[in-house]
Amino acid sequence: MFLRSFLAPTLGVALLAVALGGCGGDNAPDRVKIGFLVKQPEEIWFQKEWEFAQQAADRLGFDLIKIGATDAEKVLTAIGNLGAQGAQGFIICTPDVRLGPAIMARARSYGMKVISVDDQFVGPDGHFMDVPYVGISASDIGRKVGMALYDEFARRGWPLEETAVCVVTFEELHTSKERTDGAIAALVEVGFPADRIHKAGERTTDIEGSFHVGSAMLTRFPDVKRWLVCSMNDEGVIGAVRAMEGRGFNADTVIGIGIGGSSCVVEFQKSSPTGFYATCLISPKRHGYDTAEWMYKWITEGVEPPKDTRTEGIIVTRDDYDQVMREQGLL
Ligand code: FCA
Repeated sequence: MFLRSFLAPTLGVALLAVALGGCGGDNAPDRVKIGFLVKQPEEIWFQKEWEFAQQAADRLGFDLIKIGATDAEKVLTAIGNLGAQGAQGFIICTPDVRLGPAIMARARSYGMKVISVDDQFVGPDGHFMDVPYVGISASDIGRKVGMALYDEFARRGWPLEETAVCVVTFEELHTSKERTDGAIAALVEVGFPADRIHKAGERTTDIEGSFHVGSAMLTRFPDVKRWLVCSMNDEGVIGAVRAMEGRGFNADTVIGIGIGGSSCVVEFQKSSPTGFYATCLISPKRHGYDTAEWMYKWITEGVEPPKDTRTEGIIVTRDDYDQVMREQGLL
């Protein structure tokens, strides 16, 4: 009797353990799969975001599916493919912010979670959508660029009447407009005359797009002898600076300051300084690693990511970029 009543529960527990063990083995949930879609896979910033997201995937043990989605059709097809593969969520920098509603509808049809990064979704009413977002503090960063341009212009003692600012804009994208508006506001506040600040829109936010703007600017203002250059990102400055260098300008007559810190490394590594003077270093680690980690926790633990995160930037030049990037864990 004693033996039976002792053994029975023990056996029961043992059987239960076997059953559970077997059950765990057969029905173990699939490895978490997370997509990471970017609008311009050829841009180094986005490759860095992927690289840091991959670090999160390796550390936390999930599959990261990286997709370059350069237009609406590719985005929607990619979401369908992710859904079919059983991905539980994705992070996206969309090629067009107005795709937000279509992206969310498609994601919802597969029960997938979404975090938007860099470029914020805009709804049909023109307002930002209520989807977790990680972006840069665009206005502040733009202002830092404007201040740094002015400081360097003043330090060199350039004559104002020979100097103008070339602002390569892409105003259809809010985060871009905030950056260039911030730079202009800071320059005007410290006393740079607004009528010597010239804006021109680029068609594409890459080096080629900016090169065209830079060339056109030189044709429009042939009397300007010294240029300050800013834009939404490094590419937007590099292109214009190259156009200027092609027409005889150089590091002594151009001060270009970008935003990013990825694409400009080649400029900083050239044996002698170029017109690309500095950048406002932003963090692909926070945009890539943190978003991927947050998505993983959202899927596995139900922890919702913060609704709106804005990351900061630091001005670096060819003299200190290497050290600062190391300190920031970017190298
Ligand atoms: C936008 C730009 C990128 C990068 C990012 C933070 O998506 O296109 O170059 O600056 O914001």
